[in-house]
Amino acid sequence: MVSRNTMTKTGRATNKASDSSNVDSGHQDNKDLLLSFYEEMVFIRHFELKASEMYQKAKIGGYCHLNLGEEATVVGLMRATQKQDYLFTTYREHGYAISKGSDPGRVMAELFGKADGVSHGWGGSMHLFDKETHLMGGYGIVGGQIPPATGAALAISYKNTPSTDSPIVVCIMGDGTTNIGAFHESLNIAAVWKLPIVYVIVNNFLGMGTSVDMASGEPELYKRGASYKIESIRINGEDPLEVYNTSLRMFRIAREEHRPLLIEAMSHRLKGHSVVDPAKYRSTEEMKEAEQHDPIPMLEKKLIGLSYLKESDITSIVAKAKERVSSAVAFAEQSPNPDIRQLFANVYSKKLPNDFYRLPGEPLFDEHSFSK
Ligand SMILES: Cc1ncc(C[n+]2csc(CCOP(=O)(O)OP(=O)(O)O)c2C)c(N)n1
Ligand SMILES: [Mg+2]
Repeated sequence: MVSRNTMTKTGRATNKASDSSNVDSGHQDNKDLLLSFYEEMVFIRHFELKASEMYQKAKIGGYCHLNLGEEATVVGLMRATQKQDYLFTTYREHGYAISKGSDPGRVMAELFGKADGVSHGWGGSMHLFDKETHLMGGYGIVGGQIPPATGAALAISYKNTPSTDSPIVVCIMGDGTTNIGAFHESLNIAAVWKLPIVYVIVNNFLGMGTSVDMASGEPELYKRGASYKIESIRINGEDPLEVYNTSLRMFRIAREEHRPLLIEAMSHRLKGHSVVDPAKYRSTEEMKEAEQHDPIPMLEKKLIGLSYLKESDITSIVAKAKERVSSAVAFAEQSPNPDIRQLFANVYSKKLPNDFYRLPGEPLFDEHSFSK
């Protein structure tokens, strides 16, 4: 396996002998596609800004991590999926859920912990789950999504033969996750069993406050695929078209050949690790650099340069995004709280004597018991 690594921070590199992705781009760089990427990225940006605001107003509890700066990666990846594909991801997943097809109102309702949320209010920001769109979570445990995602790919390989419409698994994780044992175990077994899964590392250079360089012996994370003979590529995660074209190609290989692949998408985290993190560990220069890599103004500039977009279009796209976000908030506001009596409904497969009246040590199935 020839390893070529001539890239800058956000450039492109692969761990295979030839990289045909520039030729095999799948879609043309056309106006409609770019504009639709832009609109969706702007929507996700405003959804996340509103989530931050709502968190500070205590409408959202628990932890809350945002996709700010990651919008191009989110949209490029999700647009390349097919409806039947399964998505396993991290706690930084609002944009992925929306882009995979979950209703933004139901996502906001979940953040609010309301009954109409995608996880019926029991999951919150980190645990979005949507059976209809095949979003299998939202995981708060770093690396927790990787073994079940790999297991889902095993199930797919049992049930489907490789074909143009075979489902695949897309498993998203951060750079910090690649030092977890489950990452290595899963990649190994996926290679041995030839599973239809694409692992995606979203490298934002930071795991909370720790830089990739400080945490990883090999900071070019896509190279880890080589240990397991998994075809891997590092791409610019700030260009939605590059993410989309590469994902289409990698997803197609997983679909039609049933084998694992790995994408490392380079992006920048524009704010703290979570909404409450002031990110004091980042210098002003580092913050400025991150801002220069904001994918939305970058795409705006490109679209204006191509005469695909005018200033007045931007104003109306932003206004439309804000209106949709306001509707999502209104939906979340009016949704009821979950019924406390359902607290244990999805915890155990069998009926158990847990109920909302019981305190530790009380007898089972007493007169207050809801489970009787
Ligand atoms: C097993 C485990 N260890 C530690 C944590 C605490 N923790 C939450 S997020 C995080 C950093 C993860 O960084 P990365 O994978 O790069 O994802 P990012 O937040 O940058 O998207 C850590 C250490 C956790 N949630 N789970
Ligand atoms: Mg990270």
